Amino acid sequence: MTAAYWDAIPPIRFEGPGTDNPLAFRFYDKDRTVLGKPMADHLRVAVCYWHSFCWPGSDVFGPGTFARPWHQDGDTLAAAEAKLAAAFAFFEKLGQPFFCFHDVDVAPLGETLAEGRHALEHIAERMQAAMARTGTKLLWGTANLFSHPRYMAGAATNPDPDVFAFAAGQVRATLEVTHRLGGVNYVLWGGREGYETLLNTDLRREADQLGRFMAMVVEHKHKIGFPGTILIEPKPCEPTKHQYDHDAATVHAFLLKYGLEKEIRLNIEANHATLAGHAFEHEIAYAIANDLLGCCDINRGDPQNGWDTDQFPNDVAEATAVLTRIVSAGGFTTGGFNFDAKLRRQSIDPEDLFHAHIGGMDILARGLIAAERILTEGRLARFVADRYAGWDQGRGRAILAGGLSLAQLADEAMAENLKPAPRSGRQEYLENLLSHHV
Ligand code: XUL
Ligand code: CO
Repeated sequence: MTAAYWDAIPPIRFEGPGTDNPLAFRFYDKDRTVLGKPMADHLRVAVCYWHSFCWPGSDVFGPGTFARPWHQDGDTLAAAEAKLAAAFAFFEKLGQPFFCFHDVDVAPLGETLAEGRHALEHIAERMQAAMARTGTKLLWGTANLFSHPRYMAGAATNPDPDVFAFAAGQVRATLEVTHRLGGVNYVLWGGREGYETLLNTDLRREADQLGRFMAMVVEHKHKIGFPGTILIEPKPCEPTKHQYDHDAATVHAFLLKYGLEKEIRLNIEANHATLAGHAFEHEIAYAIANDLLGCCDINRGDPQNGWDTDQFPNDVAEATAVLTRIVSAGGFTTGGFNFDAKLRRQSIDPEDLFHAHIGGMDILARGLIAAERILTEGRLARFVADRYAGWDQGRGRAILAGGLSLAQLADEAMAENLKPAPRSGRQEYLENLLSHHV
């Protein structure tokens, strides 16, 4: 039994900051009330199937290093069932509320669309039973439109419309299964929607193809009554040299161009933000400022490496900054924190996957507890409100209301002989304020 793989690991419990047990939570206390609701309901943590149960520890220089007994039957339904048992045994021990998957993570894709759909539905039935038994819920499903060679030049942005049609088949099946399993989001990451060289690429066509694909997904969501959120996950590069879903602002412009800004939100991934030259906090702040925040893929990159290392998060200051923003914006609705993170290749023991998730959940918990202190104290929010207070009254309000022309305003400024006095931005004071709470 592959579920027995984790037999030596006890169920993971909250033991508090004083414990020396590496298989216990120090800060993640799911029932602890934070700003009026349980910690688990703020963080909505998910384990991802692909890095945790599918990836064997391979890299471009060598094969897998992990023992993953459920892989021994190859890419078959029997192996998919064994993997399902192993995954849910892991979820039961960790006790996180959600998980996420790609179609190909959970069931063999087969040779044809019909075969793939049949396999996915077969597994979905068993998954539904496992979810009912364990209480684990689906944060999101997604279709892998990037691994198979047919997608080497993209899925929706492929020069061949038959590839677009094949992708439509995979997305329909996966969206419908996500719906049947009560999933609360559906993710579209533009795996190879981008280019390697502009020499063979028609940018205008590819954008229109992608816009049409997204619109078709949204139409189908409404047709089947899927109540969840459709999310796009920005990433600037890797695997292609240039990915169209570059960053939050680029996806925002795309959504506006194709009239999808009310239908699709963002799944912001920390390491993708880094690759785009942004802070994770920047991408979160941009999404919130434009009503686009959906969900987060939580992980980290390596400051010295320019690729998607997908490590588990370990930065409390970053978690604090991000959670302060998310919580003060009202928190997640359908979203949550999905660990799109993987072990290092030398972490070959069963407990390594637990250490990784325990550490990540504790980091999020510490960020949330610090965010509670920052928001309760209120000095940061008051500082920002005060900084912009002029815009809520008198001249500021009149300018924004649109009743003044440039010339009128200029005349006023001249008549009053305005000499605005500079005010300190107090950056160091604010940085200290944040770090006192971390
Ligand atoms: C790739 C990535 C994906 C998406 C889902 O960088 O983040 O795993 O999260 O396709
Ligand atoms: Co991701």
